[in-house]
Amino acid sequence: LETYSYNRYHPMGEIYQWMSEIREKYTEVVTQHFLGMTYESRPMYYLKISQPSNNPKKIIWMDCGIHAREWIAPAFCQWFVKEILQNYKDNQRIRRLLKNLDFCVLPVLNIDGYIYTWTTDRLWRKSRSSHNNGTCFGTDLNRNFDASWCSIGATTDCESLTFCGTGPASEPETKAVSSFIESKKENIACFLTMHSYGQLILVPYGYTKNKSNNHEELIQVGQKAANALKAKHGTNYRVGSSADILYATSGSSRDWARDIGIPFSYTFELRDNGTYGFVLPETQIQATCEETMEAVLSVLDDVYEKYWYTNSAR
Ligand code: 0X9
Ligand code: ZN
Repeated sequence: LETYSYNRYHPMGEIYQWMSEIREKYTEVVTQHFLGMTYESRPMYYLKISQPSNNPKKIIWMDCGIHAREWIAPAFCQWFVKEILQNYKDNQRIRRLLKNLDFCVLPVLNIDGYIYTWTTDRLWRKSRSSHNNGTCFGTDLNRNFDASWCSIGATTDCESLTFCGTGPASEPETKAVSSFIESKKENIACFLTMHSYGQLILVPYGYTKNKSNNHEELIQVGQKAANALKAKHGTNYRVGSSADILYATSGSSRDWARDIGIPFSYTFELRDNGTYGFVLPETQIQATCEETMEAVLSVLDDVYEKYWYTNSAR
């Protein structure tokens, strides 16, 4: 763990190993939890960072790597965990957050796909489930959630990059995440799903131009985060609803999370703007993670303020 490089992309075996070492080194704040198995029977685990407290806690969910080729996303999830753990004792801001918030981080959601990008096809996007008698592979897990499933910006053609699967949550990875989120939804304040690329902070919805009932607040919090991000290294992000500033998509995890009642639900599209696209050089990992950390902390500060319970803790 002392030699683990956060400026590198890591194959899945190293990420599993990293999770075990994190859990062993920070036993007092970190636990590792099983979420379910992938299509190819690999275990999915999330890390929970939680400080003992008498306050009622809200949960922050963050997943990375739902799309296999977006390697900067898993790199950020690991960076985020590292930053929290290295700083929670001395850093006021992080200590404060942990008083009322638990962080649940899933470093790689689409594990089978991620492995495939290391072994076979760097630009693979989908999961690795088999369809049409083994003639085509992979579901777009970010079209597989039960949010106006397979209506717009998704297709039932299994050859397509945006294949929605055979039904809402037909894929074991989707099922694992959605069952967990559903079971805790009353306590989940914030759902963050990390992608690349495009430099965007996206709010619901993708499946309609309609806005959620807290849209203005989501935009405000998102814009403040984008400002904090820009202040770090000057990177420009745009903030808006998916359908407005990106493109229409049904079945995304973020829309689904908002629809089941999670108030702060965001998709982050990390660097870059297309120069390298999905194949962001390792030399940009550090700056990308540093600036994204600023944005995420800004969101979390706002979520924290919103869910303030006890003035005595202040
Ligand atoms: O198409 C996607 O799933 C995301 N873009 S990516 O290039 N990372 O594949 C955008 C997801 C945004 N969410 C919705 N539009 N609902
Ligand atoms: Zn993506």
